[in-house]
Amino acid sequence: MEAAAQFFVESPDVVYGPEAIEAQYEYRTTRVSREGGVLKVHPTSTRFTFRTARQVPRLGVMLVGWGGNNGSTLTAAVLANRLRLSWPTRSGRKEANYYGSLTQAGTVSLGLDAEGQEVFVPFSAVLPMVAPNDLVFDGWDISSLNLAEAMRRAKVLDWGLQEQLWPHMEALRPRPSVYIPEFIAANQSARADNLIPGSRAQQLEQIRRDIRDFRSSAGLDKVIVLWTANTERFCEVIPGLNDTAENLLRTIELGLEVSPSTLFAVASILEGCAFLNGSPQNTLVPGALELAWQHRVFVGGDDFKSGQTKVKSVLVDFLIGSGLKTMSIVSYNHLGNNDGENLSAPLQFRSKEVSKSNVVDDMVQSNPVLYTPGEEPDHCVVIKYVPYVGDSKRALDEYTSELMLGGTNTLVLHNTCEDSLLAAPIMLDLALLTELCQRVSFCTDMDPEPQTFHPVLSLLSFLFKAPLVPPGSPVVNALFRQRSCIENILRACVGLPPQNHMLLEHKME
Ligand code: NAI
Ligand code: DG6
Repeated sequence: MEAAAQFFVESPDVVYGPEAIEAQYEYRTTRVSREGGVLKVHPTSTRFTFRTARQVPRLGVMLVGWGGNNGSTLTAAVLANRLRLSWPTRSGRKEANYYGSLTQAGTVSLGLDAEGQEVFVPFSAVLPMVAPNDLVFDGWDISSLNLAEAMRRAKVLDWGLQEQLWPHMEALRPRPSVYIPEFIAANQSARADNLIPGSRAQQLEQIRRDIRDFRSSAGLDKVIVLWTANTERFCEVIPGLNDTAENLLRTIELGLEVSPSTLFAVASILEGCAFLNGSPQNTLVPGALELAWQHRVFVGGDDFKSGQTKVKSVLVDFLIGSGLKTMSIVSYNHLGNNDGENLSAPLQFRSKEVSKSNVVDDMVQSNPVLYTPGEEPDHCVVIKYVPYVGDSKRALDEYTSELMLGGTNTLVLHNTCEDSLLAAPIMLDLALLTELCQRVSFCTDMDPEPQTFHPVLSLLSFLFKAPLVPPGSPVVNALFRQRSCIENILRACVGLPPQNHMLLEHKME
């Protein structure tokens, strides 16, 4: 495969104009109706015109929790790639790369060549995307350490890499942030030395000023805000407080209860910047979602899907998809980074437990042959804080499934890896895909008025443990269905049919 292969679709349905790629696309699907106990399936077809602006903007990413393990690791990763750094380790010299990023290290098959072999290109080649090395970072943290010190505190990167990055990261300083002690664990209080003073309304204004300041001082076309700060406790959704956009804005004005993450979401939306939530708490309360709808700003969440859950959303799909009846899932992990310490408090653990527990619902509900209505596997999630192991999380999983004729299959998995090195490429993909979606518009033969994707950007589901979706939309957790969704929508934007893996060409005489 040519690493940075360029390609063009030669078709009367696709026009590569100077400003945009325009593709005519036939969306073929089905509608199912129930008539007297019989399911009737009606094939349908809708003609879409997709338009993708080709001009890639200068993109800034503001990280809330910039000085944390994920924030400092992502910043270091982009700098290391931009500077083409390499460094010695005990197992040889390593070079900067973007392994773990769907857009940068994943590929898409374009079809078969003259020899009948598949031709693959990088995901990032399908449509014009911002190059990660061109991203500009800024952000907030309640801890005042500069990014070089934060990288050292995180203990994620090899020393030889840290030393080379130090002079490039020393000048990067998180902006002061909003600290409301009851939302994160009490064990975080010693970190909180970099705070925005004032009322909630004044804090909201300061965040908005920060976004504007970053945009203008760095000469950016666009800014995306990503929450990668500590996991907060869930906030209560209360009618009159945060159930509508109007009530939420009034709550902030009156200084009533609002979480820091929701305050950041509101500020981003009011500034017209997409907001993505990488932690499990319910930041995007109904009032924030309504505000996003009113301002036509993308929001996405919740909780990066990085390791244990990613495996789960493959393995349970495989088990149930193969017709095995999974009856018990036990997921234990221990880690020793600051995230682990914060999650050692019961309310913050509870947020994570909820987000990690609902991740197989769609797979169970997809199979009424195996599961009666309401039946589901036992699902237990345990997280322990063990300081010594630092960012190197150890995850153990046990899956027990029923086989035919009373048999039982128990699978046990053990996984060790640096948590932040899994999360950083996901954060990158979130920013790049969100920005790309901002440049896509479409109309249909039924509705010629151009529109953009729904403000709740469910296309990002692949990257989140508990995907937010528009009201009424099914939640998909199965990983390869989520990946196909991204791949096939990108293909549609260049007029290519969905990837069907049929390879009929090779099944004929
Ligand atoms: P971390 O604890 O190293 O970093 C969080 C940072 O947020 C800290 O520097 C802290 O000072 C800062 N912070 C806390 N409250 C803040 C506020 N109100 N405003 C600004 N900054 C604030 O944690 P890490 O490992 O970077 O993880 C970040 C988040 O991502 C956590 O919520 C974690 O649960 C979530 N996450 C991490 C995954 C991973 O694989 N590393 C995967 C899924 C989610
Ligand atoms: C302990 O589970 C810490 C968490 O922040 C996780 O590391 C993170 O949520 C990733 O979870 P998962 O299940 O995707 O590996």
